[in-house]
Amino acid sequence: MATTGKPIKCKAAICWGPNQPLSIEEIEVAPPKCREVRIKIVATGICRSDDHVMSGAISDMKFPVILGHEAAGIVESVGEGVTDLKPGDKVIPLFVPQCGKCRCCLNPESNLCYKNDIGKYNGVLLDNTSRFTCKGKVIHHFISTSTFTEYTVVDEIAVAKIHKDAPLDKVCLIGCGFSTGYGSAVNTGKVKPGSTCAVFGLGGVGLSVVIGCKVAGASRIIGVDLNNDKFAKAKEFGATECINPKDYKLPIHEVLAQMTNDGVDYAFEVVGNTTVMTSALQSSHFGCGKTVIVGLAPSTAKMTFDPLLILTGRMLVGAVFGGWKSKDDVPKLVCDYINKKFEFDGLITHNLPFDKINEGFELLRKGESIRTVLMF
Ligand code: PAD
Ligand code: ZN
Ligand code: ZN
Repeated sequence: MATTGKPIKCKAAICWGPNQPLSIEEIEVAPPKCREVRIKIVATGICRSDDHVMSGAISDMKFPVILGHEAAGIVESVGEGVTDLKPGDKVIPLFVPQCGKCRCCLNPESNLCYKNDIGKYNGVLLDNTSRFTCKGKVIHHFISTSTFTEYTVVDEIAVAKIHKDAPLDKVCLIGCGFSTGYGSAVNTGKVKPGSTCAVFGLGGVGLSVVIGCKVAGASRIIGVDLNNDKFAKAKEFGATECINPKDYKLPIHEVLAQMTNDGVDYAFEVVGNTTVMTSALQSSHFGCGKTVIVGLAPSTAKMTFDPLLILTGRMLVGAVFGGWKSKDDVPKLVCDYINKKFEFDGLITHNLPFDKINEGFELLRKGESIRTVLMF
């Protein structure tokens, strides 16, 4: 390609600091170094986790930063030593990398590769530097991905090659929201056929938990949300009932206990609120109920609960990215999508041109969108 080995000037949305809109700027993207890949982003989704950073809920974030972590694109060029990718390949960036060598990568039960940047937020690639500059300033990367830009550079272990027929404007959701929710049900929860599930929070990730519970054969899937507008879509995706805590005087875990003969088999927290996490735990059945934490709470939040809840046999688990081993599993999820094992197009309620990114965040904050996919 004509751009190989040279810096690329392109548009990106910069987050200069918390509590301000993103600003569309011209940036310079350096060529990929050894074992790195430069990608032209084609479509990127807006996830609540990006909004958490913008709202200041993640206290150790480094600014300025290019956010965005749910996307699909095409390889523009590769650095030295990259053998499994070439220009023109369709790819999905991975916000949980897979190095294949660390303790987590070697453990079949774990997916949180040591090379991840979640919770550390160093904001650089593995060689400890950034490939982005804007107005003479270095701009940080975000959780190994940074997709709110026409071009990004990622480490080889943080990008997966996907099927050449994959529609990028849809499978971008496999980069975060869909896979996280779906995997939370099928991998982390290991939902069994005939079981009863409660899903707290029916956004893009929660609805993907609903899809996972349905594929796993759950017989009851109860959606819980404060916004009744989310219920129609939840039922389309497989929720058998939906309830709004505002409609009851009793605490929601007591309502669920009455509905389910003393509690659900699986409860999923997909809001990011520690009070809801405790409610989910209390809603699960003593002796056998399992609660899965999916939501990302503010960095300073603490969850409190009576340990008797656990002593009496409930399980509390959690995972990022639905427990998937990203580099291995993302290509398979894309093939499962192409082969119609599941369907999630309905999660995309809005498409906007990239320049309207702030409008996309407003739709999410107002509860009007599930997923907005930005197109370049
Ligand atoms: P979203 O904002 O689209 O959905 C959240 C939903 O929760 C909305 O429908 C709200 O109305 C609802 N809600 C808010 N408060 C309550 C409440 N008290 N009780 C019941 N429902 C409530 O977000 P999303 O679906 O994009 O993401 C959900 C969470 O998952 C969020 O915390 C995000 O940061 C986290 C996430 N985690 C991972 C991971 O790897 N674990 C990945 C992606 C997103
Ligand atoms: Zn996300
Ligand atoms: Zn690893």
